[in-house]
Amino acid sequence: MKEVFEGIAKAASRIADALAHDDTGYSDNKNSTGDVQLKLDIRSDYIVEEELSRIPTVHALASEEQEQISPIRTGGEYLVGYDPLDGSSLADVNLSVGSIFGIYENSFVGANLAAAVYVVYGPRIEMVTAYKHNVELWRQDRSGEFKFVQILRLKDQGKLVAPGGTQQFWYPHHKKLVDDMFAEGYRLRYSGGMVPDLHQILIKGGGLFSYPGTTDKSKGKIRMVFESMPFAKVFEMAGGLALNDEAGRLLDSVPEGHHDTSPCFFGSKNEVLRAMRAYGNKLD
Ligand code: AFP
Repeated sequence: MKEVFEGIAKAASRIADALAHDDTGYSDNKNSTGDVQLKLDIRSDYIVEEELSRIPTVHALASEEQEQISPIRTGGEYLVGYDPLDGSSLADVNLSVGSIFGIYENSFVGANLAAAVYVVYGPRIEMVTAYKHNVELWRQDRSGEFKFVQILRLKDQGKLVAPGGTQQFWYPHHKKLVDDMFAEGYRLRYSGGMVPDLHQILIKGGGLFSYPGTTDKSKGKIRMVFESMPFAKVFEMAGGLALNDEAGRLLDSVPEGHHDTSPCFFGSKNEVLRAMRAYGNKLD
């Protein structure tokens, strides 16, 4: 696993350089979801594939930017599902963006997630790893090396709410949940990039990030293999919860295809359980 993390760190440094200097405009290509790709999406995808395909333990790669899974070698124990530049539509306005990696064994299902990593490209370049027993924060130093900073743990209750999805299409029970939380003093923190938004909740100790099913998209927008399952690993290991709208663990998800999406709720225990009650789920 160490060499996979090192490959991710190398890719992250190159993506950070591209973000700092390359064109933020659109290309002529569309990805598998039909989104027009930014030149930065294509460049970041190329960088991750180049770096991770060199790692002898990597068997195959699945990118959010590519329709098909790329077989890398016959040996190798890991399948890496990744979103090379999540929130890339925020690059032109110079907001933080990120990369997300799920490192799976055997198949892209939540139960087979051996580790998860994400990188935040903000004023500082930070990497969070969830592996074995700990969620760890690493920060790039002046020499470009990632140095360990601290172990991350969520509190049981936080103060922030990051409510995703277009409000026009929210179900009434979802709108009531969010309205009630704001009426009680929770503060809105939503940039449109799930990496910095979830990172903020994790670093500041807690809160709720939701991307629900909506009247126009019943399974939401967030892709399980590249986005929600890796973050579920991070949030559960940090002492929080990561559930779908039926109170099922996102880490128990078995996606129908590797681009499959699902509603998702991440955060500290109290807020995620509260969201489940608002959705009418019976909790033990
Ligand atoms: P992009 O990578 O297309 O910018 O999407 C980012 C994202 O998948 C996730 O990072 C955000 O939380 C979510 O979409 C934002 O979606 P809305 O614009 O619908 O709030």
